[in-house]
Amino acid sequence: MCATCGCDTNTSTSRQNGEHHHSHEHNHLHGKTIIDIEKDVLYENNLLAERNRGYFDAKNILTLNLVSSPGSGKTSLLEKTLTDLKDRFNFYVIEGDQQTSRDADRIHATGTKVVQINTGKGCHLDAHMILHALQGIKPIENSILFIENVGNLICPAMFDLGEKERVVIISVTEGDDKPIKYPDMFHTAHLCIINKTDLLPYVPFSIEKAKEYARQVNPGLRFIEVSCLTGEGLPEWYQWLKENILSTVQA
Ligand SMILES: Nc1nc2c(ncn2[C@@H]2O[C@H](COP(=O)(O)OP(=O)(O)OP(=O)(O)O)[C@@H](O)[C@H]2O)c(=O)[nH]1
Ligand SMILES: [Mg+2]
Repeated sequence: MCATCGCDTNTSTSRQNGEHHHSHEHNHLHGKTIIDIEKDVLYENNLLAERNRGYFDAKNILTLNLVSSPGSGKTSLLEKTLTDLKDRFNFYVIEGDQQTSRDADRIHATGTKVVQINTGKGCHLDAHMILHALQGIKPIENSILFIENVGNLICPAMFDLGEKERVVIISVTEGDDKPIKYPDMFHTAHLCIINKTDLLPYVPFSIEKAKEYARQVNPGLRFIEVSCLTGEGLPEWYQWLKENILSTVQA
């Protein structure tokens, strides 16, 4: 269970262990008081997310929240992007992982200013963590801030960080049914990057099926297919980035 969002409190397992098997609806456990943790946690998070968004808007900072399951290629995509575009834009990165500074070290090696957040038992970043990280990296005006969220297709979907766009990454080794199994993540995303296309000859993954499933939960979702290994498709991602930078700076 996530230590910060209490995200399994509604699972059948917790219900079975919660001494409350009968079916009538009411909002108490016998002799106990129920606190709506999800509502309270998200209410405070949303207030702070709006504060972050105001900061980003005031400074024309394009902030992108990268979300995916573990290992889909978030850091690989950042390494490529930062290396290829660093002469044209000012980039900053906030890295989220449960433990270690391995991803921050990889980003640092590209020459980009980066801060690592370790969430410990937590399974996602929240707006409060971003607020603190901003005080450390102090991004300048008209820059681009990437936030690499903790690898997890569930909890990060609930937590607005104040970002302008949410980018979900799936890789072809994960199975093309992920969008309907984890709909919240795909419903809240603006762009879906399908990564590791170099492995398509070796895995049973249908790009068309993945897109069809994703459109069932988010009809307006855009897709870009890439391979961070070969570089295939990256120019389209860079083009999307440039268009969004332009619209942010001109807004
Ligand atoms: N074949 C292939 N491997 C890739 C590609 N992109 C990333 N990888 C590999 O996939 C593994 C995971 O990549 P990362 O970039 O660390 O993934 P991540 O999403 O940042 O992982 P977490 O931060 O742990 O969630 C690494 O071994 C990468 O080299 C790709 O396009 N093709
Ligand atoms: Mg990573």
